[in-house]
Amino acid sequence: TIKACIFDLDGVIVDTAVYHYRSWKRLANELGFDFTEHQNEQLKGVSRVRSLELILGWGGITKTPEEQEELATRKNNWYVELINQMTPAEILPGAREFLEACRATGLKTALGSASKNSGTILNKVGIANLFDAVVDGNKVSKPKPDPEVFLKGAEELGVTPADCVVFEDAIAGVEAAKNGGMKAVGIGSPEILTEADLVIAGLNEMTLERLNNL
Ligand code: B16
Ligand code: MG
Repeated sequence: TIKACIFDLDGVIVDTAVYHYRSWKRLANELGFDFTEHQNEQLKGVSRVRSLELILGWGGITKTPEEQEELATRKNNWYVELINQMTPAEILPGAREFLEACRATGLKTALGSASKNSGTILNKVGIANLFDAVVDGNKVSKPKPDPEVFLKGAEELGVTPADCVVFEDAIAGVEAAKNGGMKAVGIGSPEILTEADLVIAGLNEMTLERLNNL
């Protein structure tokens, strides 16, 4: 029986990819090369440090570890400026309603995100109070598809992994859920999220009935 729902943040609850894109593009442009939306797609669910490595590779640029740290901080400062302007209107359709429905029926809820900025984002869009646990990039060391982030979420909720359902938009995130012995609902397209137990376009298509049929 399902006892908890664990949600990825970017691509499931909010669309912060657009702010990541603007900030990485600004950095790439300062370094003298361009950064496309197609490339940005490949950074979804990927950590900040790994994203920078990929971008420098695409630009054909080598930087020392110290320089990389400075670049990552520069990008993050721009990104934080953008997310500080987020409002509750930016919650993706159905996300708040589904979170509230879960809690009303007694299910536990957790966030499982790679972002180190998840606290700011949840506060800005006004839904921090809808999560019993928040596990993000500040608490984990192994990136998805390692299940660490979701296993930690289950642990904080006091629920066994087999009783958890994960909502994810990234292939690596769906894999992480399955690697942790959890059910996975993919947000996106069934052709891409082939490992998921169910794929929907967004949380506005999710119901407690569908959850119990997983
Ligand atoms: P930060 P998720 C991920 O969020 C984003 O999809 C990814 O693009 C980003 O690099 C990563 O968080 C780290 O974010 O720079 O804020 O620590 O999908 O795991 O919620
Ligand atoms: Mg995501």
